[in-house]
Amino acid sequence: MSRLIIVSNRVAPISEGGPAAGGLAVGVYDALKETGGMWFGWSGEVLSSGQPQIQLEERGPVTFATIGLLRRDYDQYYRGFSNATLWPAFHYRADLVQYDRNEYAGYCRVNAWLAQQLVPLLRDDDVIWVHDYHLIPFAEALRAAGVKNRIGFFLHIPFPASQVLLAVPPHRELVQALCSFDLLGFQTKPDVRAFCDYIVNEAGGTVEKRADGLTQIEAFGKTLCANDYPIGVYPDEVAELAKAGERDKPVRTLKATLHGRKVIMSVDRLDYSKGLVERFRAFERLLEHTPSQRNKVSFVQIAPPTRADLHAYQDIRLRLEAESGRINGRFAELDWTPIWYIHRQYERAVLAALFRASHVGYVTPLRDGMNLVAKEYVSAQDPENPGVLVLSRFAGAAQELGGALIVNPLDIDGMADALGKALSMPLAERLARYNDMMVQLRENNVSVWRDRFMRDLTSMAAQVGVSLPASVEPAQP
Ligand code: GDG
Repeated sequence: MSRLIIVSNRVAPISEGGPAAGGLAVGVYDALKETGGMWFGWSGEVLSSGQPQIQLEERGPVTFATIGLLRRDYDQYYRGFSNATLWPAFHYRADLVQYDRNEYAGYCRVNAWLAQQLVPLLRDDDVIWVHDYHLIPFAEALRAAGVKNRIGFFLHIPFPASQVLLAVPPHRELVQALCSFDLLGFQTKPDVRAFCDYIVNEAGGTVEKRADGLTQIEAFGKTLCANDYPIGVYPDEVAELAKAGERDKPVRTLKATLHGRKVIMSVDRLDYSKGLVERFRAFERLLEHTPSQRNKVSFVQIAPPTRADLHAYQDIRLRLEAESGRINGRFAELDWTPIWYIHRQYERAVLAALFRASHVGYVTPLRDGMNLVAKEYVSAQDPENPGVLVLSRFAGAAQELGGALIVNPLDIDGMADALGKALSMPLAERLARYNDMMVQLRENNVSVWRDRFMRDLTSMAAQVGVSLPASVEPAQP
């Protein structure tokens, strides 16, 4: 049987149940530990000098192959082009895009170098599955090194509309590089449509729906396929974890401190794409317009630090500290703190139990590829007495979770109304919404996500390297 080789920027230091703040790490590891295989990528170490060496470590059926990055590579490839150029652009924040030609060169160089490190570890029948925006040129680099294996790519974040992607100067090279993969997976149908729009209108390629449901793309002299594969969770596992954690100390402490008040709960990496400032303001608006909610509800925001060496992340941290201080100063009483803003990580089981103990899951990113927290929140609920999910329409998860109260995260009054509605929703309606969402979550769990992608990658008929007729040669920039 073919081995599955997962390639992602970061191979998470996963200890079962321990903190792993990041959707890719959670989803990918859940998928890989069932099939077995290898996970290749950066170890998280940054070396000031020397020659990084691959470390191999077996854990159960999974081999972890990790390598450090030199400081310059970290700065250009990870901190620079990946997180200061691609991340904001792909989250529709063209205003935050910083572009430096040297960083882009570093990004391409590191992709080529990582591909060269992987080549000696590969077998002929391995199937390679590359993840996320850090590794867009990876297939091109593997092909240049003579690798003939099937190579798929999954983008965990949104694929932006063409007019936004054009803000990234090497947009054309990036899309051309994506066309070296055999199969491109996106979180949602709108992401696939955005990619196809670029192919047709900017790259002069063609797209065609095939009988098997895949979209076949011809561009830059390549033939490949694309489709949407919304990532899932294991809802019953999350539910078990949540139930088991009910008697753990953090949950007991929360309940004791609340004295019967309701809880609105949010968990996000501290990232400007997650809409935290707008979310805080909507909670403030609820308290402002509905005095009866004062001293009756607290909002707990857990926001572990991430990419703290980037200016935009330091900025969002300062803004949130200011907002939570201001709102608490305005409404707090001696026995009640409206917002608990917690800038640290918790164990997975603790988070699940906190989700279960809360009355509203408040998940309102400005843009999000999927958002696993939304799915985990629903999964963690007590089936007899579930809480309500308030969800941004701009999270990929909103395409599936119609049982949530769907909001526009820029509409502060609309979000405040949704919070009010969620806090007073009768049990019958909560049950109906919860049951509806659980059907969807069980039907599309992480194994279904992985199996659909792998089935398409291994069975699709697309050929790599097929030349296009002159009539569909890509337009010149
Ligand atoms: C990217 C895309 C897409 C968070 N804090 C802690 C913690 N977490 C866990 C959550 C969840 C994961 O991290 C976060 O996943 P999200 O999906 O919400 O967001 P991103 O990190 O931005 O993930 C996203 C995802 O990839 C998967 O494709 O959905 O759109 O941006 O699982 O529970 N886990 C622990 N402690 C924490 O403090 N243990």
